[in-house]
Amino acid sequence: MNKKTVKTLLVTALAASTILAACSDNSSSTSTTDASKDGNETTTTGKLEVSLALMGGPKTPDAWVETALEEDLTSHLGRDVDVKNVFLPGWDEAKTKINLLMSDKDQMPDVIWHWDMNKEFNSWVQAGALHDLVPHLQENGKNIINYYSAETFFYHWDPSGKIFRIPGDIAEAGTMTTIIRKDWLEKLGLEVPKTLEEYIEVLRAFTHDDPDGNGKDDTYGLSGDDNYRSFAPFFLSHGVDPYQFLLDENGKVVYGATLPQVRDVLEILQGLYKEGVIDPRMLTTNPEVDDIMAQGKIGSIYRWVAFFNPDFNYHMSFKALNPDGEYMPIDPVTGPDGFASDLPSDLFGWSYLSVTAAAEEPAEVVKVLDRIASPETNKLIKFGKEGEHYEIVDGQYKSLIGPDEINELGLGNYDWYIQRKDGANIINTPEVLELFEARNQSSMPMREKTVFFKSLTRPAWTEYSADINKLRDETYLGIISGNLDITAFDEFVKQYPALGGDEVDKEANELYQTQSAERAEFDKWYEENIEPYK
Ligand SMILES: [Ca+2]
Repeated sequence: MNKKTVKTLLVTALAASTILAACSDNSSSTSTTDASKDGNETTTTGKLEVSLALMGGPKTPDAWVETALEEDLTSHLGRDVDVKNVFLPGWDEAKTKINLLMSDKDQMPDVIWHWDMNKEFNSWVQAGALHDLVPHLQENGKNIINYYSAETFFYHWDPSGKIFRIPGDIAEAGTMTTIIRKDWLEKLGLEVPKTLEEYIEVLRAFTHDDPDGNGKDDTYGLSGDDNYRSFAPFFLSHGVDPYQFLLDENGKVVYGATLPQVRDVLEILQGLYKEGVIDPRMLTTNPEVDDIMAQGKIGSIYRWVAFFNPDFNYHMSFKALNPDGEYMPIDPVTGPDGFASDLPSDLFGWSYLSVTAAAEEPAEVVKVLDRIASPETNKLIKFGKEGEHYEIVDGQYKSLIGPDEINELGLGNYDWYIQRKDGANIINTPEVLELFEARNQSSMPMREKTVFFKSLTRPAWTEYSADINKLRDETYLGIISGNLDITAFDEFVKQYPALGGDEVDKEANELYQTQSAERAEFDKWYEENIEPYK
């Protein structure tokens, strides 16, 4: 056992004992047994106070949205509901605050919102600080279990048959798409590219043939941010993703960054960079991609589907600067072997909700969460009341209030509380919703070979990934920019095992085996324990 592990265990044990001490202190008691003040017969169990840790939105206290939610919950639960907002501080301090809240039962909200805290989450579970949600989801969780897929539940399922957290927010299954300047294609008399070769020819024309017609050499074929996903049409058409662990033809899990197809892609990118087709800002830190898109001097980019909502900020800036310009999404281009895919998002989500030991009526708290998960309540707390705060014109959402009023009303305060990405997210036009679905489908080929790890701990990866990825990035960026020869990639692959890659790969394969076996077990469990309650 190395020093790091010992320290981790100590910290976990300490955290667990603090929580245990907190949990055994039952001096705190919420007023769940208060008699109903108005004598309403339906409120037989008295007022329900429910405290929610909140991270999203404007965090406006005592806002319209709180009252609206309370009224909605009161009428749905048949008893007075008093929502207590526990606003978490900014991103830098939020984790400290969450730990603090969870270490003292007097402070513990009924629902804790958390993200990127797997170690702490494990310690809360071990300490008995969280309720198992399974019986409550069965009884009162129809909206939740119908909205999240079996796949999603799998990632949060404990093999003991318990679930201690549900996602607060999950991106759409396919959130990104290749985007191209439709007006430039037409102007230059080019077809929509279907293959990577055709795509490259289009990018060249967008660079060299003055697509904006101003007589100046001032356009780039491809732009994007400092992230390999910006080169998705190249990597994914070759069936590789340098960020992910992928299944090879033999069912072995390999690190995408080391695969030979990456070499081919880097060679292509090096050539295009030299030709001036690739925007050099892609190789700088944090380029202002949204502004770059708005300025309208680039021909293609791999970017968010949501851009196609006409009231998307940078879409509006683009239209203001380029009244005749038009971006269009295109299907993923096929590579040398005929493979094509968009980028799949993970289905486990990035933030989570757990019901804590402080909740004396966990069944009622899950009822609250489930009501929030309904399309009606989701819409109400995000967009307000139709006719008053927004209207739907020709199927399209239109806000009737400005950003200041939106904040004042507290719209968004309950963001990332089972935030729906389907039709309830009315900000999406019907076309954008369709595009999300199309990208869900077109990201399947990569989804099938990408390994999304279920395990909350990956010690080898934690230990070695920083060094491995540092060399990966130096190598890739060096090659693309022309500072390194393509043989630098071979050097990277050669050094990978000694950098910890051997252990990383071993761990990845073991975890994959374990989770594959677990998945079979889970499917049976889901069939018996969730399916009948939908
Ligand atoms: Ca030009």
